[in-house]
Amino acid sequence: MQQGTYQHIRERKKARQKSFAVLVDPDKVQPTELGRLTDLANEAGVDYLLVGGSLVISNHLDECIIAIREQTDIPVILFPGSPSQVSRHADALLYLSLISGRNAELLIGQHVISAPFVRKSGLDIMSTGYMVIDGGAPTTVSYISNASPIPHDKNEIALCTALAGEMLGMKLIYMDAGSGARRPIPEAMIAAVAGQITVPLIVGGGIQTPEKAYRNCRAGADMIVVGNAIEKDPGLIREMSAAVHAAAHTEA
Ligand code: 1GP
Repeated sequence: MQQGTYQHIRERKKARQKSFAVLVDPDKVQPTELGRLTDLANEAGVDYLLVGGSLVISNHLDECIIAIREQTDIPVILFPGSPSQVSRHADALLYLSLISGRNAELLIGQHVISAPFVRKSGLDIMSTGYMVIDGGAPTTVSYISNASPIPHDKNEIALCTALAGEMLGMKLIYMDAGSGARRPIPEAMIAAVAGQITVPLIVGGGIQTPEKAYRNCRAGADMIVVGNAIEKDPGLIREMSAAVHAAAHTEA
């Protein structure tokens, strides 16, 4: 699916379907270990696989994606922590601009450097307004980005940021409390943002239970991303996926 991942995400939103994405961090898994995860993802009807991490110290991003592609047709979306994390083997790229921060490098600087390479990749480039929300403790993303996260109770800041991102042309908004966040994003903030934007809303960071995934969808998230909880207990994939998909028909 070299073209059309974004269209697919949009169509699912239009049909009021909720999407479930599993985050695969190449630093935490060997390509040879991905078989179990892809089997579970296939069985559970996972909609997307996000691949990336804030650091990616290991050097096997390509191998991970190739291994995934051999085992499943689930679209692979790159979630890069830096411009070096681009692989033409994926389907699409979250082209992230950290709109919650004021670090010019992560707003536009790194994009200028990576633009020709990204264009050549042939990936479906999805400009994404990336918003880091305070998750109760510093996370890798909040530290590496050198930018303050949005306080978890400042719904109006979150909604104005998302609105600005959409009006600046971002195709997606991603609210992230950071991987392994102690406190996931409150539903009230998700609802405040979802009520104001028309582009698909991705929510992740610290989601540990199917119930929280379900409540986030009811609050207006279009796609839920889970990494850590599934690394700890891969069996959760099935319940998480079922919860997200069940929310489609009951959105508040
Ligand atoms: C992090 O949103 C993702 O960027 C997923 O977070 O690993 O805490 O599920 P978790």
